[in-house]
Order: sequence, then C-alpha cells, then structure tokens
Amino acid sequence: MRLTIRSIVSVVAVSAVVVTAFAQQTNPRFYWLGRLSGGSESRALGVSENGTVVGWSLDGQGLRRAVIWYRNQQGVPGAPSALPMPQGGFQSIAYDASRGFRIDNARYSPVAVGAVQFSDGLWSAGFWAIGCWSTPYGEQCNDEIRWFSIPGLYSGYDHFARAVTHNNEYGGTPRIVGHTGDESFGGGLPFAWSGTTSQLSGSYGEAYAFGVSPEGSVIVGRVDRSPAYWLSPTQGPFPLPQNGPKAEARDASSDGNIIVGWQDTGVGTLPVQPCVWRKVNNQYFQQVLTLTGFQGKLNSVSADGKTAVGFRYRGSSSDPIRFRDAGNGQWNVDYLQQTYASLIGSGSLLFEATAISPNGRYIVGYGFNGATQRVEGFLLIVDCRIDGDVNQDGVVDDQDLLRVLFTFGSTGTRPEDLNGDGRVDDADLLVVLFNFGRRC
Ligand SMILES: [Ca+2]
Ligand SMILES: [Ca+2]
Repeated sequence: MRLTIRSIVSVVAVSAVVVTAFAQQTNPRFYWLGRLSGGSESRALGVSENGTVVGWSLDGQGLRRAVIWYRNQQGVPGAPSALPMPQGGFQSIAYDASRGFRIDNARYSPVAVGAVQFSDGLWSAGFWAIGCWSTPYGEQCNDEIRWFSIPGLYSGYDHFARAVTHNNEYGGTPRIVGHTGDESFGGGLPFAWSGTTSQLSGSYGEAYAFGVSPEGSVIVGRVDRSPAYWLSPTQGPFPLPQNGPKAEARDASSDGNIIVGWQDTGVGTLPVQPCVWRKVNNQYFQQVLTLTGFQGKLNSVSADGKTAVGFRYRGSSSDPIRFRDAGNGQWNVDYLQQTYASLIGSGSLLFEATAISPNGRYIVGYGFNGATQRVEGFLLIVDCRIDGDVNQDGVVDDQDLLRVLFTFGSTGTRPEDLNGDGRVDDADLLVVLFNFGRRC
C-alpha cells in the first residue's frame, strides 16, 4: 500500500531556479571564527537562535575538540572555547546548538550536541550544557558547562548526536536525535532522546536521523538509500519521494512542510542535486533545485521553511549556496561568496554553509581565511537590523539613546526618527528604551 502511495507522490518537479543578486539592506556581518591555540583548522557546524556557534577545532596535538563560540555584548564572536572533555575522552565534535531546553524537572542551557571519542576508540553521543534541577531547596545548577552522555544506546557501537530542537523559542517536544555508526560505514540505527532514549521505529539495515524540526515534531534522515521522516520515535519511517539510487533528508521546517536534503540520480557527471520536499495535502512532493551544470546539497532550513543553505560542488572545491522561497513555487538561489564579497574580503574563499538558525538570522559554515591562511569556521549574521539601533552598529545602547536625546524635537528624515513619522520625539525615545541592550 505504501509503495502505491509512494509512486503516486513521486512527482519530480525540476524547478526553475532564479539567480539573483540580493540588495544588502540588512546590515549583515561576517566573522571568521579562528581556531584553538596551536590548532590548524576549525569548522562551524551548528548555530542557535541567539547566534552561539558550535563545531570543532583541531588542537595543538592535531585532535578534534568540540568548541563553542560565544558572542560578546556587541554581538562579536570570541575565540573558540573547547567544550569540556569527559574523563577518558580524547576527541570530540559538536554538531548543533540550542539556547537550551527543559525536560521534566531539569533545565539545560545552552545545549551543544555531539559526540566524544573515548580511549576504547568508540564515539559516545551526548550533549554539553549547564544542568539545573528543581529540588525541595530550590533550583540547583552545575557551576559550569559539562558533558551529559545519552544513556540507553547500544553498547559496542559508535554513537553521534546530530541535532537538537530549539524549543525554548518554539515549544513542543525537546529532543536530541542521532544515530549509531559513521555515515561512511553501514549499520546505522537512529535514536531520539527526550529525557529517555528511544530507538526510532522501523525495520532496516542502515538508517540515520540527521535532523529534527525546531519544535521536535518531525525527525528526518535516511533509511538504507532512501530519504525518510518520523513523526515520533514510534511513528515512521515514512518514505519521501526520490529519483535515483540514493537520497537523504537533512533538516525540516517548524511545521514539517518543508524538508531539505539531496539526491544522487546516478546519471551523468553531475548526479548530486539539492532537494526540497514540500508537503501539499498531506503528501510530500519532491522539488529538485538545479541549474545547468549545478550539483550540490542542502544541509539546513529555517523554521519558516523559506531559506535553505548548503553547498555546490565546483571542481575539487565547493561554495556555499542559499535558496530562498520566491513564493510562487520557485526558489531564488544566491552564492554567499558573491553576495557578501565585500564583507568576506579578497583572498578568502567560503566552502560550505553547514547550518542556518531557525530564525534565519545566522548562517555558519567554513572556508579558507585569507588572513590566517587556514581553513576556519565562519559566522554570517544575515540580518543585523534591530529596532532602536540608530547608529546601526548592531547593538542598542547609550550611544543610540544620546543620538535621540541630542536631536530631540528635530524634524525631517533622519536616523533618530526611528518610527519614521518625521519627528524625533518621545515615541522614538521609547523605541530605544524598549530595545535597550538588544544586539543582532
Ligand atoms: Ca547602536
Ligand atoms: Ca519619530
């Protein structure tokens, strides 16, 4: 029965993708993220709603260490901080980040999910957070961020926690998803953790959970060589239409109506294509986002399903792509290297966009930093506009307040007239005060 439905919904629409240059009216920012001391390279793999970035950096011994980049009061990311290594661990990776979540009587924030490799060689899935618990004496918290191993996984296998919900902002079910094994080896089994660990339902030889929607209602991944989704640990896997021998779902929008990933058609010299699965009338339709001579993959999508990021192959290298829903069934594509060329600077090359925050404000990835001559993670703040930021430096502070006060009573078009009514008055002052301290 499922096969019949599947063949009906396997409508492959090759989309006309429009390449456009986007006007930069949003005061975007771009930052290279550096490396751990002595390390030769880094990757940014995940970003939370408030622009905290996670990933890995090589350390002085050439080992991978999970790192987190916090941002200062002005919104500028600092040097990477190594996430704590649990006893017996020697390598680690952080794949995704959220501001935090609450499960039963525990609260965790911020949360970086990933894996630690222990001295027996096996990778163990878990997360880093400051944990707090309600007790009869009030809430008790860890002093600092620590590693929490996800219990109840199969012993003797590698495990990787790949994605986390962003439910501080979206409600829903707090959830971490991941899989056993390495992508390059067979035998993966997907799991989900919501305080307790569940194996995702289904009978398969090889399956992975790579992504979860921001509020946890849709888990996406792959079963054998086909893209799939789950609605809960016990509901699924449900197939997504594919065209070719292999395809993979990587991330989902908040309502689950948009799932992004890629497929390999197995045909020709450019077989790997970015894909969007769009749910219409309770059926998913596949849309292949392709241009002539274009191959690539999508990694991540915003909560509203309107912006997806990934990369296209360019010979032996690659370059980050961004697709934006044009609202008429078509998608606009742009290349971050070109769109933000003036911010990135000459001599630097971006390779891949690995994630976009659910609010669409932050994009992370990695590339070649011409200034350091190293491969490093990057953070692109796409939209740096904040109400009340008169001088457009990305933060609402006393400078903005003074600008309004010193021009109080002026008329005409000026930046201090924040509500655009032609007059600087108490209404504009209130805009600054209500947003005081906010940063992009
Ligand atoms: Ca300001
Ligand atoms: Ca005004």
